[in-house]
Amino acid sequence: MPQAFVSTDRIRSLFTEAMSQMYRTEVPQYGTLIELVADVNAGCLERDPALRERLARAGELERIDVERHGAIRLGTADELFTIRRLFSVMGMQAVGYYDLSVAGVPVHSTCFRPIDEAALNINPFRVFTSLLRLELIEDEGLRSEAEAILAKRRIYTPRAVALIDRHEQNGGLTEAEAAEFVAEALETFRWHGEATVSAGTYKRLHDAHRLIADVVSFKGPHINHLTPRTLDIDAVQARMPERGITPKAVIEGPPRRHCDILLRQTSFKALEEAIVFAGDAEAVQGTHTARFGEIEQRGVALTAKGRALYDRLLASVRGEVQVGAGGAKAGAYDQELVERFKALPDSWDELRRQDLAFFRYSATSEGIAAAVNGTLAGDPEALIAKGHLAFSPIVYEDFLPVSAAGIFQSNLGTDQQQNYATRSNCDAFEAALGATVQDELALYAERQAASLDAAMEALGLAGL
Ligand code: OOG
Ligand code: NI
Repeated sequence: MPQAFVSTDRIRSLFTEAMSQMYRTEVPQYGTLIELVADVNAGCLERDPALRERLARAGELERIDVERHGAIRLGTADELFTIRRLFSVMGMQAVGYYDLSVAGVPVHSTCFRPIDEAALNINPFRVFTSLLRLELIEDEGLRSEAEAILAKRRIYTPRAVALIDRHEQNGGLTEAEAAEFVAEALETFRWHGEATVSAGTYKRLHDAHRLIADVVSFKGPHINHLTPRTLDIDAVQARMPERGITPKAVIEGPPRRHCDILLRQTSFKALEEAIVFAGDAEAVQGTHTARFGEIEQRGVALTAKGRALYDRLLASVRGEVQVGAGGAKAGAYDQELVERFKALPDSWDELRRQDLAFFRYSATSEGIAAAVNGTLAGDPEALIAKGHLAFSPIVYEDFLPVSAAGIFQSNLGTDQQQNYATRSNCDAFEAALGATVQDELALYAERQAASLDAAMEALGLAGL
């Protein structure tokens, strides 16, 4: 009898758990952050029984503190090609293209994540995955040296690759294979304290850009942070110092609002860690700064129109107040953010009416009863007004390039905000990936439309 395959959702959950355990052991300060987040979340739930009730009904209470995302930085097209296949085993696909060169970081990126609603509800874990753009290194000698170093490394274990092949050929993995796959895949994300390059090479790479040293000097693309969800990001940011954690200067993204939009995130500064350089002579000690912890709070996904407004407001704040190295002007930045974002409506109904955000529609029991009596209005607005059709925000599952750049910058040693001209190259990224990246706005629009169709169907109004 053929053996049953486990779901890709289960493999993703096993992987998330294994990665979390590994990272807590590797980066003890991350464990401290997790404890703080758990404390703050528990406090929020105690103060707000309605929130507790809502999360309990959505089945989210037990996994409130579970990690929501992580990030890696890859060195070559081949590495990106294989990571797409690896994440596919866990039901994660490439969504969105992020050009970080606009912010002075020589990478472009995508987000690997589950797509459909059921999978997102089970475990929305995503990995922000960047590919180094060596063509942005100006020094030709250094560029070819970096290329040669990267060409020699193998970041996937042979067994991980064999299991990816098996998944592709058979259409799934058995429970035993899945357990083995998770253990093998984890090896790619592990930290290696021994650099593969000499102290001299490391310094030259580092002088070109700190990020280049991080990607090129090691055996693999160590996971550089994990990010749990918090119910009150401002409280966690404010309380980090109590636990000896240094937060970045400002929370990235929109300000605190009644109706949360998109994504707010902040991180603690990357730690300086001891490493050993390669070389024939005695081991040479050094330090490397790359790994940190982050927290996130997500809100509703915005439509193209809503997003354009968000981008415009954020740009106007950043044009007005630039946070300097060391966090100067952080307070003024936060204030300006709150002020200017008053231009974006802060009620679910206004966001919906003005087509600024995506919503999930459902038929209410009153609506279904009215349908039986034949007393239903015909159009969605009238149905909503009567309480026959309900709507709730669709959560934003992706990232924000300006915010991501801020997280990168802060963890490359400075809080200084930089804004450069764009040099994006999505075609090259997709060629390396071996697939096209999906359009996140189209995915949200599809989910909204499907929910409205299903609701109208339930009310017996399909086709109207
Ligand atoms: C990724 C930074 C971006 C986020 O949450 O926006 C990111 C990195 O530092 O490699 O994770
Ligand atoms: Ni992150």
